[in-house]
Amino acid sequence: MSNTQSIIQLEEKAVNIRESIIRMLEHAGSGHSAGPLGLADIFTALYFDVMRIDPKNPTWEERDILLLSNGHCVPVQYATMAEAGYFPKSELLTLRKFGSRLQGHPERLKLPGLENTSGPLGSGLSQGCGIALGMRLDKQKQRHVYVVTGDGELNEGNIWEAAMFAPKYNLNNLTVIVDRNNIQIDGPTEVVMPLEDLKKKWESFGWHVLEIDGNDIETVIDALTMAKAIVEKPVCIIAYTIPGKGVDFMEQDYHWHGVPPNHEQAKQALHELRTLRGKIRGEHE
Ligand SMILES: Cc1ncc(C[n+]2csc(CCOP(=O)(O)OP(=O)(O)O)c2C)c(N)n1
Ligand SMILES: [Mg+2]
Repeated sequence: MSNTQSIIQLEEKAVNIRESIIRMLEHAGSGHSAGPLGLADIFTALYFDVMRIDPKNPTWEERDILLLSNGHCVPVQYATMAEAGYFPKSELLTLRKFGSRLQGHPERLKLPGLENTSGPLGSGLSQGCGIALGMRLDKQKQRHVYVVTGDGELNEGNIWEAAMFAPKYNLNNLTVIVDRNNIQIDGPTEVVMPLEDLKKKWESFGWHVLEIDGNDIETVIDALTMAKAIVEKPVCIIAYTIPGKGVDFMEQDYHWHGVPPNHEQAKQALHELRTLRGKIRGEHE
């Protein structure tokens, strides 16, 4: 298979994941739309190319670890896990239902394959530091830890405690991916609490920083591959993404942070995504 062909297949998977996100959120009648849609390309790259995992054996001892620190974005993780075969896609429609394994924020003990419980923002990077240090002490050289955080989430002070910790122990088996979508719950990040100069901030804490287009799957794969190869420092990937990516009326609008589409909006969104799939196929015929 040529590289171009495999990238097309991954792009189609990202469309499937976006469709699942829309369907599950509409069915649940609550939940977060913008962040999950924006993260679909990063999750596709992680689960279908970069991470060493086995969906049929979620507790495989040599697996890589992914921690979703911005737990409200978990619809993208559920949709990707179902796409990868961790559980049947039909279960996606149980999102947020009483007793479901797919709660509105991830619960590790409920669903095999989830590596952390989150929702309260700010904890994932500290958890990732602990796991990465543990792997080093256990001499598990192949394994890698990935932590996904929101950009608004960086307002949490304990992120920066972990940001000091990782370079001190040179945790080069740890990569943090910041979803730089410029929105958070109440508005643009730079209005609510300015983060810039974000690259310089991470660098000054001792990290190697890569800035990428987080909606370009090939670029994401290249950056994650490079991050693993860099051994001098832990790596922070600032991934610029479009909140609501793939659904025109949701893109770049913070009001979609925590709102699901209603029936009409879901229909429109699914129509747009079908068109997008056609374009992806057509461009490479
Ligand atoms: C400790 C804590 N404080 C506040 C919240 C409420 N909250 C949920 S999401 C969110 C915004 C986070 O922004 P970002 O990480 O950029 O998410 P995005 O809007 O991009 O999905 C906030 C403040 C929370 N979940 N946890
Ligand atoms: Mg954000």
